[in-house]
Amino acid sequence: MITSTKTVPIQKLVEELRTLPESAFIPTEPLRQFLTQMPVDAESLAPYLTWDRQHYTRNLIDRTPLYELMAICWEVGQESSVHNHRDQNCWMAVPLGRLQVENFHLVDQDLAAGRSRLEPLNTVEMNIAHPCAVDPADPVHRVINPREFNQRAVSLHVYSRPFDTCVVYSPEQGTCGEIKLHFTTEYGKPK
Ligand code: CSS
Ligand code: FE2
Repeated sequence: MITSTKTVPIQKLVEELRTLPESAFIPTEPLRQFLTQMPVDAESLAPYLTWDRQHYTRNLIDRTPLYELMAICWEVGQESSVHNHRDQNCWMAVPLGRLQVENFHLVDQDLAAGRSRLEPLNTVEMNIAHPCAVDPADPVHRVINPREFNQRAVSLHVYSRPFDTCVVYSPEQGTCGEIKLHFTTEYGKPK
């Protein structure tokens, strides 16, 4: 039997997230399940979708002291750097297209010296039926919209708590460094 879950507009997800207590953002599995039950209708995201041939775009939808919610738009072939999430939990749902998450194990890092060692762990696919959570034990990853998928993708990211810097890694060169994260749009308006 094919089961389908009805999609909800993004406003419904925001309403639900806003009711959650701090404790709902600590273990990752319950909120991942919740996102599986509540796939977001891509059309309702129209005000938050912007596209840039050079880089994926980050579009803030909602922010409270507990979490931030953004839509990230991935052109065909775009990918993030390998990065961490500053010890904050992260959930990703994919209302449009498909994406890969490549996870790494951080063997060691010396941020002051800009040195790190990473080992590849696994690669998982995300799509409308399969949201995922970043593993707090191995939080270093990159997100890829592979050229061969041949379609744009949109991911929704819930970060708890919000963060605006992260550490990026080069697995090949064994280097790392801190970067600042910027929004392309906030609440549907260009920054
Ligand atoms: N963490 C990246 C997106 S890939 S999960 C960012 O916030 O830009
Ligand atoms: Fe990330």
